[in-house]
Amino acid sequence: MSKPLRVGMIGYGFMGKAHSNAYVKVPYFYDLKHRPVLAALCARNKEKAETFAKNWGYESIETDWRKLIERKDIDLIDIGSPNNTHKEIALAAAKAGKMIVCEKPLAMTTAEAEEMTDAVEKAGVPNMVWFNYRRVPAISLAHQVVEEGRIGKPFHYRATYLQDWTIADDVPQGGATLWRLDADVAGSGVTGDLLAHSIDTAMWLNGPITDVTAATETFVKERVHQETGKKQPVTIDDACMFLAKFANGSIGTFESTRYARGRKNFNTFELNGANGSVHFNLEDPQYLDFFEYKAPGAAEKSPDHLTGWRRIHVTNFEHPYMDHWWVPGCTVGYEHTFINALADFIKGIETGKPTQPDFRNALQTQRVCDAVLASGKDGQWKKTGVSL
Ligand code: SOE
Repeated sequence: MSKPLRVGMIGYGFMGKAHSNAYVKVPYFYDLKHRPVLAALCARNKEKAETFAKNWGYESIETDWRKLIERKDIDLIDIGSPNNTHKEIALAAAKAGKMIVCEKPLAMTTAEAEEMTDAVEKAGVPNMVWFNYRRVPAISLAHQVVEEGRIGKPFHYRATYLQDWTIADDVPQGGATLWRLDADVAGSGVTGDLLAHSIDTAMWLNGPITDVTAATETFVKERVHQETGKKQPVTIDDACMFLAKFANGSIGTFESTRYARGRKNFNTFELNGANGSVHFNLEDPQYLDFFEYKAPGAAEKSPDHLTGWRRIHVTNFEHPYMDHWWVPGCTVGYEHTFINALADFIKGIETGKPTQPDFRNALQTQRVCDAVLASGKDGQWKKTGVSL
């Protein structure tokens, strides 16, 4: 008999859907002792909350997150609301002894993320941040390849995260659907929204980023705010590029924008080491590209005339997560990253071995984001203060 894990989901936007889908599907694909129950959906707009709750099968709704947290029948609070709400909700949920899973970025600033991390650790509640891309099987395979020492000493890390949905200057800012363009709600622009993913992946694969120097740009200086109806200054970073130094001696470049015409969710990375390289592109998510110059233990003669890049179709049972899905050759996609992440989180509760990234780990990504934004302002190299 599985134990119910009663979920209080806050938010019904893009992430509300992605997370709800994970709660519904995880028991069908993973053999776990806990079974998520969609106990309550919480959002300020009652009508929309009711519609969403009915559609996904939530038992009840709340329009005030404080009431949700007070409820004794809720085990897990899922923070899927905009970034400026994360801290207050997390602090209250930790105090109430709830497990917490929080959408990325963890917070608006490092100071907030530190407070949140202290709160969950003091309360001793299981916690996770939804950096879902770690659970793309091909990215997990890249991690495995690096851990196995197959690329050797790393020299270069190269990441891009490109989109194109804010190019038109009549796209408004703010409000329920476009809060990502409003710095008061989002904290920052592409740095917190997109580069946070790239930084999380980079530090997972290649260790701490210690120093950064950045350039940021805001291309459209004013946009109509959906809530006030007035043209207001845009204060988010529309684009951000930064150079990074890693603790292991390698160096990296990171580029992100929402103005790369034709690029929809172009999240890529390449890591080059002495013995090999890995390359990934989220717009082609089934594949990991791997170059092996000299396999561990190979004869001194390698490379030979057949040395070259391999394109690995990451759909075999021996690949990360793929033994939970279809038969080899059949692909998985975006939604599965959330299901895989949730399964890891639940396994963490069951084994007492917390899954990553938890709040403390995501705090390190927040530190890099803050250092990048600070450098974007004065053009100086910044220490990130990351400790992993
Ligand atoms: C932004 O457009 C966004 O939705 C991010 O907020 C998500 O984290 C990313 O995975 C997809 O793009």
